[in-house]
Amino acid sequence: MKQAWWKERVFYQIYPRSFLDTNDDGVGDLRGIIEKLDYLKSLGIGAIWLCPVYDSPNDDNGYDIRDYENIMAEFGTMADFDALLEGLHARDIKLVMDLVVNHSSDEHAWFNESRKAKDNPYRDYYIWRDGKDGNIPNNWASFFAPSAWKLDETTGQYYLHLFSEKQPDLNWENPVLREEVYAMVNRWFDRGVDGFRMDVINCIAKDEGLPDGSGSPNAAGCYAGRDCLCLGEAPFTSPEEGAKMLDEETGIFDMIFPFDLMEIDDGPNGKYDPVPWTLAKFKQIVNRWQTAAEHGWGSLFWSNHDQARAVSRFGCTDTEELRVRSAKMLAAAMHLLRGTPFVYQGEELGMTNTPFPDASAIRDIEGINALNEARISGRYDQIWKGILHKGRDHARTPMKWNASANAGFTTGEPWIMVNPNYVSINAAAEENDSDSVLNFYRKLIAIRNSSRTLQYGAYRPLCTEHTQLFAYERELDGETFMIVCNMSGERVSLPEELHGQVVLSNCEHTEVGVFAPYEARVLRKI
Ligand code: TEU
Ligand code: CA
Repeated sequence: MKQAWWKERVFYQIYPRSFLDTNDDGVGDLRGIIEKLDYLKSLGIGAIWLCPVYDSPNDDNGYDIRDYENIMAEFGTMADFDALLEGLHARDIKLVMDLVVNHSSDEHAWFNESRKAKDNPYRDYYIWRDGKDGNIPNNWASFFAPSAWKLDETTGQYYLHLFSEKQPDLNWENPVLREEVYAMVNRWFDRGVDGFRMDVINCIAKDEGLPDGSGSPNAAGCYAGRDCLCLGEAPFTSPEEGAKMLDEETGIFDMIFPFDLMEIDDGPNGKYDPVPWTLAKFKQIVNRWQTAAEHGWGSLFWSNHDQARAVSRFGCTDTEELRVRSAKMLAAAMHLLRGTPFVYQGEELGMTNTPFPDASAIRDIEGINALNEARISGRYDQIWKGILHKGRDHARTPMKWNASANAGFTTGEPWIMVNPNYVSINAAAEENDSDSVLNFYRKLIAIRNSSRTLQYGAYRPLCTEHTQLFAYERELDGETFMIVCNMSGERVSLPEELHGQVVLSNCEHTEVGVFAPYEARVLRKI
């Protein structure tokens, strides 16, 4: 197995809008991240994935980019960006940016030109089609709207938008567009960034009814010769397809973010129709992806800026004790699998879902559009329940730094509500508590950082049929760790073969041979 910096380091994902505000406008900013560099370092993380900070009108919070080579004014300046990069590198933390090139903003200069006339030189940067019989060109749905097509009056043609109307899809069949993107990416590399997380990158090639291009579009084409991470966000990807993308010899990505785990509780009507997840399905997903990444590398995560809070969704928040214990258990279960762990901001505090009082508290375009449609279709109550369970805004309420007003996130009016439980759940309180979720994350990350076996060792599932325990081992050169997690709220007796020397546990008092609800142990085989 080839060694690489991105295999050995734990990542931390930052959603800048919600991290820390330093100029009282209620919006997080780059200076806010700079202020917390020592906090980040103290976690033991070795890399940051920074959600988009480019100039954007914020229809989808920066995932609609107006200018790929400028910083969003609300977040700061290019000088702030350079200072952030320098501060990270000075602490030996890598910076991976978010690259959104499936689409741009409709306010991007390319689109302003493109929509002017059918013979505009930029027309072909986007995907334009005539309507069919006075209607939309085909039945493609958008993630954020019923149709992926929008009629543009100027030329009477429709443009494709897989996401919102303000996110027109770029045409990757156009070689000129590709070269522009490659050159832009290279300018960021020259600036010093260490890689990209490429947004919905497997959607850039459109099939069905669209013209043949020369070769298959490949946004990884600009990495040649750089020791930079190419990480693709890959919805709709099966483990078999994933294995091909990840193959260390022939694949195009170093890592991908697949969606199976994030969709584990989708019901018949999708994400806002949640059903209970099961341990059997969880094990199947983990095993399939650990196998798919055998000749490459996996990504390990419970949540991100598009998902509900991990402990509310996969752990137990019935009591404060169980919230803390299950948040730690989830961390141990995920971090020691084979692959690179990603911590989403606030996860290290065991942050929970936010009790949004009503639709006026929702800021996410996906949620707002879903509610608007639901008003028409009569499914409002169902969709609202779904949003309370799985809406993207749960991840986006502000980071909770301390017990002062607005959790110390801002002294202004926060752009989105703060979770009221900040009074007890916050970084300052957890800093001073040796049994906090925060301090457990530090121990866990330190263990992984210092063990080649936990970084590179082979994965083997244990107790595969067990209905409460999730367990696996990692082995390298004769050293073996066993990770055993009780994913249920019941006491479980420990099978004989899982006994070993305790390296880390999430319970103060461990009983030999018995696991408390949500207990986790990392064991060294003796
Ligand atoms: O997300 C792509 C994606 O497929 C979904 O997770 C999407 O967020 C939605 O929840 C599906 O129901 C990426 C970004 O992570 C997301 O924040 C952006 O909104 C989206 O692309 C468009 O750029
Ligand atoms: Ca600010």
